[in-house]
Amino acid sequence: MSIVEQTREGDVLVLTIHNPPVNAFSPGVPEGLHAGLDAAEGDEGVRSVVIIGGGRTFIAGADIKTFDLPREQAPDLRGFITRLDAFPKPTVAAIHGTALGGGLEVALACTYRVATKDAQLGLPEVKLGVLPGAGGTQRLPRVVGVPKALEMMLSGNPVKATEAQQLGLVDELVEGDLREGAVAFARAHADARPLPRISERSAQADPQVFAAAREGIKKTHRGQLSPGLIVDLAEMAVTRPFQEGWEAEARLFMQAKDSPQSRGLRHIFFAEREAGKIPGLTRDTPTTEINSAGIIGAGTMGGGIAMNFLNAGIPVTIVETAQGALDRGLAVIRKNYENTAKKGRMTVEDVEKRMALLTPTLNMEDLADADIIIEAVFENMDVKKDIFTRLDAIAKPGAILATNTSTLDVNEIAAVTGRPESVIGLHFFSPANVMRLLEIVRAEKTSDSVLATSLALAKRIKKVGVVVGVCDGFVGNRMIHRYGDEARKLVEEGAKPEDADAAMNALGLPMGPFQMSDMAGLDIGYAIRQHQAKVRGEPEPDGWLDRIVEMGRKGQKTGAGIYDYGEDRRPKPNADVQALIEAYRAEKGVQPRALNPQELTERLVYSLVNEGAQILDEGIAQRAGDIDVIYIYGYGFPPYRGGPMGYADEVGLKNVVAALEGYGQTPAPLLKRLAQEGKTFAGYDRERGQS
Ligand code: 3H9
Repeated sequence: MSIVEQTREGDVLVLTIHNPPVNAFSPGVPEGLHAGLDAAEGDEGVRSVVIIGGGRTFIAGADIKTFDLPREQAPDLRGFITRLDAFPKPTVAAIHGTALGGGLEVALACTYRVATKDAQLGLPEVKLGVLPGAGGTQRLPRVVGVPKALEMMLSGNPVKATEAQQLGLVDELVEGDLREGAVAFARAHADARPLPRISERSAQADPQVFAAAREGIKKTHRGQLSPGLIVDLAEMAVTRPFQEGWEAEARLFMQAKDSPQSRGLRHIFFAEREAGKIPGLTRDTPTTEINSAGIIGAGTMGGGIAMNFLNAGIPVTIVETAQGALDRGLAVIRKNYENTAKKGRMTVEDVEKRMALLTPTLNMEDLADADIIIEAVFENMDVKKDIFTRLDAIAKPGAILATNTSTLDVNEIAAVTGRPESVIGLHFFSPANVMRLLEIVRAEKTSDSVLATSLALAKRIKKVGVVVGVCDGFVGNRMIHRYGDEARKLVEEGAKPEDADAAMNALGLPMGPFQMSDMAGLDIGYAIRQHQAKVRGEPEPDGWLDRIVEMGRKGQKTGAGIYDYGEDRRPKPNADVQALIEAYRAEKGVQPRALNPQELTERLVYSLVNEGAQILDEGIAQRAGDIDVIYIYGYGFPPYRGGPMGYADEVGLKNVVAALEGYGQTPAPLLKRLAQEGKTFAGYDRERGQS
């Protein structure tokens, strides 16, 4: 079948795009559409044209895979849109699924738009670090008004067809068969003259709107290039003739597309989709239905995990050892929901509906029917082994037995059961009802079916699941431990904690290493360091940060950690802490030196990169892209930096190695090898067929 199929329905020519899975505007699509317009133009019997998507959707946008092609080889979306806009006969976009980016831009250049009720329309380019580059910035404000257009283009979020109709973006909602409805609409409007063209309309707006948008993006899109360009272009839609805005848009689109930020965001777009693919697992790998969940532990973690299931409509039985703890856990869940309802993001009925799906119990035997059971008690191997021994006796055959451990050996936990194939790690990140990352820890004997079911479950509860192997800290925490070590070293050598944090804030991380430690609780890191020293047979740790914890400063929760916290919860440096650090350096004979922001940034980020390379080499992570996804969704690494590994690629691995060596550190063998060969992590993923 041709990529664009032409069918005559009487006097209407229907052009159907067949470019699965999402009808992106790939090579071949513009040629097919031009051929369709040629046919329509040359045939007097054709009085109007319908453009429709075959399969599950209208056009989902420009083909992102072609962004790096030389301009001559990239599909010419703008050229097609210019022709479509000027076409002498009425054209109708028939939209189902999603009309996104270049897809919506094609629709906006048609004379009319009709859609199914559940279709979605949007300009999500900002999420890829670019801007609508085929007329969207000039046409959308002319249709829906500047404030709504700015909202759509800056958030990147689509609107539903019903709202689009109210906005004038869709002319008619089609009940029943879309194609039939669109053909009827096209026929009914075949004689409309002059043809209503959006490019001929004008847009007005109070100049204040643009000033407010520029202020707003300082908060919502700090440090990013494309949002500012979008506002500039929306302003041109009001102040300049269409043609001028259209030409400026082309220039600014190229500028945004060629920026490291857009490369970073596109890398993440594909990395996120790759993360769900596991070699060896096929579409036929059997999965089981998860219709009920059991959770052991109603603490912060257990409660947060339970909320994910309740939100997805999956009933949860939650187990505690004492009534008080159970009541407290339930009260926290209820309060979380009530707070959401107070903010208007949920109705009171929704709160009750979710709470009704939750069964509290003190009896572990009540988990006998659960399809999945997740243990979320504190990090102690003996306690976990005891729980899994009991679960082995209680759980029905085929139930998934999961541990939420963040550091312990899942193989060792699985080994106490008679069904290690059913055991897996599901590592949620705190607060578990908010953070999107789920590390899926594949133990030695975890079955493919349990792994595939866990991946499908992650999607269902709206998490980004990334499969990792067993090691201390898995991927995320193992790397963050190295980063924490480096951060403490920087301070030991002479940096102020606030300087290290500021360096990471400047890179776009909402929290630097010390702000993050204070939020997580300093006692947690303290306990981990104690535990690791014990395991390694090293003396008890006695760093400056350990001493701060020993002063009783445990972080935000005690109002005092590395920083002081007042009512506003903003970190303020503390003189006692500074004095303690100075005394510590003196005791160790360290002559403090000034560390510049470049050194702070490089040493912190490259500590992640170096450990990441080691993790990749060991096969604990399958792909460098997986590590990036983990850092974005679990640790707040800014997506527009491409994650730590993507960032290293952008800097150049040779430069990363030179910097590490310059700081007296040893680059991981894989990092060194790739640098010597002039390669990138992304290339390494591709070479191994992992991307
Ligand atoms: C643009 O239009 C620029 C213009 O303004 C100007 C140009 C001059 N290209 O997400 P899924 C692939 S910028 C290439 O798993 P879902 C995707 O990688 C573009 N490939 O499915 C995956 O491949 P695989 C503006 C694309 O149902 C497969 O399709 N548009 C594209 O969960 C399925 O995707 C966007 O930003 C693409 N545009 O969600 C839309 N889109 O199977 C981006 C998808 O090999 N796309 N693929 O892993 C989306 O938001 C979602 O994919 C969508 C479907 C909602 C469409």
